[in-house]
Amino acid sequence: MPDAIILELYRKMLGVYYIEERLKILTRRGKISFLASSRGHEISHKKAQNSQKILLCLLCLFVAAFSPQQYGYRVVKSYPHERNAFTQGLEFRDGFLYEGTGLVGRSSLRKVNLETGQVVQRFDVPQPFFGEGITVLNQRILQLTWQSQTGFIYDKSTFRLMGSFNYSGEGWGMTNDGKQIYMSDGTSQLRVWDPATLKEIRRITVKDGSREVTALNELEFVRGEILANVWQTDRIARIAPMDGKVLGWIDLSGILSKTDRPEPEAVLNGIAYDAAADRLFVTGKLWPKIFEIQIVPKK
Ligand SMILES: [Ca+2]
Repeated sequence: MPDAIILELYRKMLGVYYIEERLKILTRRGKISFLASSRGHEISHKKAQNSQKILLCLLCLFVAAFSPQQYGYRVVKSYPHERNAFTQGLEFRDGFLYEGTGLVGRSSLRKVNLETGQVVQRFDVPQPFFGEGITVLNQRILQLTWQSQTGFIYDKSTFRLMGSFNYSGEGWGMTNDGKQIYMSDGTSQLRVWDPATLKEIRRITVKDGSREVTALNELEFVRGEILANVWQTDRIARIAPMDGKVLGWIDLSGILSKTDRPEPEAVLNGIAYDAAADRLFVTGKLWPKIFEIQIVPKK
């Protein structure tokens, strides 16, 4: 082989070697660069994950801050309650309970001795009316009926029927704050009435966040809030009267033993407040007991 050719081959070999070495270096640099890039990506990824966790925590705190507070209860004392009373309205005035009961043929207005459960005064609502919520305002007692679109007005002392009034839709619960009457109709709406005319002034839509709370039943005005038990549940909503916002939920699960609750219709339905002594009472349809309770924030 001529020397020239040998020399050329030698140069090429050197070139290949040179190129191979350069490629190795470049590859190594590439790997380093790639590794550095990956490392950076990992670090960025971890940072993003941490940021997401922080955002999630902040979101949870935000949601918790604006979610209704949850409450349980403590039974202070229990009192007897007439077991056949299909309670639809309950208030406490001047040392006595005032109770409206339902069902056609069994509807009534009652004045009840809290301690003994004895009915001391009674008016039987004639058929075909199905009695619903009541409220005591000044010297009058108002009573709704379920689907007759008729309400009754009684003299508080004598239970004499003084008159009647009309409204649209169904009548469920009633309460008042001394200036306005609040009435429920089974939906998420509370109607606000002028006590002088018994005409509607405005309506409140009750919402827990953005969700409407339906089946609002018996009502009670307590320290600037409307309490409403939700039909067929053991829950009471604490409602802001101005805008209908649910401020809290009171969970009364387990307050009445299963043996004392004979049928599915025997649901929580009765809230009364003794403003003078700051006592809160609850009962239900056909419940044998009325409970004085304290509400306790859940942890
Ligand atoms: Ca009530």
